Amino acid sequence: MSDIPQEVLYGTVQTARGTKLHATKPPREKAFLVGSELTGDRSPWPAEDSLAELALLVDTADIDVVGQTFQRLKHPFSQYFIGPGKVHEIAALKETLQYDLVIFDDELTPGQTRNLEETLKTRVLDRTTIILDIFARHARTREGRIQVELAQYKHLLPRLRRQWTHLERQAGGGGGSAGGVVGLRGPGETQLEVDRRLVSKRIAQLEEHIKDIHAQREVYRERRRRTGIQVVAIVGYTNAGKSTLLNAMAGPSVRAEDRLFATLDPTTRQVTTPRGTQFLLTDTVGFIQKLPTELVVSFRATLEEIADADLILHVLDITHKNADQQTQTVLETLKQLGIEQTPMLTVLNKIDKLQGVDQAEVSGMAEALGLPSDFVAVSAQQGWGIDQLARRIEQMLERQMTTLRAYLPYRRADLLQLWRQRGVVTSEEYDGDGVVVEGRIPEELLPLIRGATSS
Ligand SMILES: Nc1nc2c(ncn2[C@@H]2O[C@H](COP(=O)(O)OP(=O)(O)OP(=O)(O)O)[C@@H](O)[C@H]2O)c(=O)[nH]1
Ligand SMILES: [Mg+2]
Repeated sequence: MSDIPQEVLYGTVQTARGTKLHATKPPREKAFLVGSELTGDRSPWPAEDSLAELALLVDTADIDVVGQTFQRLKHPFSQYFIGPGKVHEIAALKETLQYDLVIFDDELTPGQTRNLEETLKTRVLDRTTIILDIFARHARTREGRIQVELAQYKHLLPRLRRQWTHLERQAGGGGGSAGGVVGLRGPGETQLEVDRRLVSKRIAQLEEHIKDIHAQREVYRERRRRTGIQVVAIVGYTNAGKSTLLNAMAGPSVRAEDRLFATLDPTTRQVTTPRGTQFLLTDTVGFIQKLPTELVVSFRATLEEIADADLILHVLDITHKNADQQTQTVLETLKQLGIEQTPMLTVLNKIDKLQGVDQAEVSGMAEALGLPSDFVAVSAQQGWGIDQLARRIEQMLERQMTTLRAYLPYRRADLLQLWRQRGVVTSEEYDGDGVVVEGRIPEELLPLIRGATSS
């Protein structure tokens, strides 16, 4: 439903000798980017860095960037967001830059978009639209698609335009049927109203689907909880290396790419630590500054997976120029999602890019970012520090378990095995009929063990 062309292959070319077939892509559209820096804004992102990130997003959406500008503002102007002088400057650049569209780094109101399009005589998009477009391309599962579609329609609804004024005029004059939309239109009803009604109906349908997904996930989570297996969720800024880390810990299978939002749908894999403890590791959608509200709301089902985890791994690319801003964005987003209570382990990734930097310097970098000193430094790509990370995960999960001493009859050897996999066994004393086991165990398994003891 996006108005950005999909990556369509066309124009198969065959050489005279018939040796090679090759496909070419349609020419990419050219965009001019516009950023802003609001004085007194609490956002830690400098406008240039935010614009650089927008350029990456735009590239991911298969659009070329031909120029950019930004303006410092006390507050956004209601007419165009930026000042009218700046708008005319951008209009004057069209001749030389030949841009096809103008993309704003800030979310525009429907009215601002309309005013800008009229004055600039070109299509105007904002960061939100671009992010929604990327999400739509990358969603693979039914659940992911439904969530993105819902977000897109919610974004679209207030932005539906009156593109059918000619029909409207006819209808207003005589009423009744007009044009080729008979059946869809009631007397005097405008196409805009019909569109609005259709979109609202679709939103209601999608919300129903999401409710079902939510219910299904709840059932799944409940079933999982009863097995006592602990869940570790990887969170972090987009492109921090979350999927690479999942692959490093669980064996490759998830697509890791140098693209923003390569991952959308949560992937969960079982990991067994060197000690033999099993846990589930979930990789999910990355965070980004100015994440559209529609997306956060629509991705509730996905984000609930994070809220339900026993431990959060906060992965960050310590080598990124904006590691500071990215960290703040991630922590702020977790707060907005109400996820503050879950224990968190900070993972500094990509340390292979810090050749020649010693451990004390890495600690200094972490401290400067306000990160906890008990971080683990890794290179998910090179596999460095992964064993140490596994040990730290074991320790942190163990801390949340309950200490227990129980007598298990021999016929329940399966429970001893389960205890070893899900918890920690510190001692086993055998007698004629069974074994006295001591250790720590997830709370969810207590009833199971106690039941076996008393039976
Ligand atoms: N040098 C280096 N590159 C890494 C490391 N880990 C990940 N990368 C690269 O960083 C890029 C992003 O990695 P991903 O694992 O896709 O990142 P992600 O956090 O899952 O990103 P999204 O799913 O897009 O949010 C890829 O090009 C990886 O190869 C690392 O330890 N060192
Ligand atoms: Mg990923």
